[in-house]
Amino acid sequence: MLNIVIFGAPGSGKGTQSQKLIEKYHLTHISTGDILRNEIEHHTKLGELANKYMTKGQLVPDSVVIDILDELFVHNPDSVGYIFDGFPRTLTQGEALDAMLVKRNTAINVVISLEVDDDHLTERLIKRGEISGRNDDTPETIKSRLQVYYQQTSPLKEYYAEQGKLVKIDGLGTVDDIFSRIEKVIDKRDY
Ligand code: B4P
Repeated sequence: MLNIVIFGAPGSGKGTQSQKLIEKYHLTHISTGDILRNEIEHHTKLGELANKYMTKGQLVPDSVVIDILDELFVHNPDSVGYIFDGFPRTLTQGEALDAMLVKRNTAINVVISLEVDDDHLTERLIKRGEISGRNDDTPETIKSRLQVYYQQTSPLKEYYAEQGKLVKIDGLGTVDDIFSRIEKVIDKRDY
């Protein structure tokens, strides 16, 4: 089984690179951001709750996201592997993910951290906001999402580095250039 965490700040290219990873490695894509946006679109109770946090650029509570993930595992028992995109985002989520994988006799193989500076991140997200109208891609919200990333999410880098799983990838360049950097990391290891 090949289990990849695609890690990075908002706008670092996680969703973009995940699409290419799915095509090449036929993995099950788990994007908590996509799941939450889908709930919001369908006006579910969960969507209503998530929207309150997402429009402010805050993280949705750990317990909510961890429950979503647990259910997804139950519904995809035959997967050849997973790409975790936007999950975990806190140490609590990281520990919960490890525990869920242990229960299934598997583990995270590699954590690809897309490294992009704040100026490029902001520029990309503002552009995306103009095109998609995503209501968390406004200058004010982007600022708080970046703060949340540095405070709550980036400590996970150390967590995975201690496990020997963290690989930093330069996240600047064309989408294809970045993907070929990622491919090299995945293909050279015997997972
Ligand atoms: P996500 O959906 O994960 O949003 P994101 O981090 O902003 O997106 P991503 O990083 O995937 O964007 P991409 O680079 O693909 O989360 C949204 C919100 O949901 C969170 O803020 C939080 O509130 C909530 N949430 C989600 N998961 C959660 C969790 N686990 N716990 C708690 N809350 C959670 O794209 C960015 C833009 O850059 C695109 O327009 C793209 O076209 C462009 N781009 C990509 N690569 C590029 C390149 N190489 N060059 C130029 N532009 C590029």
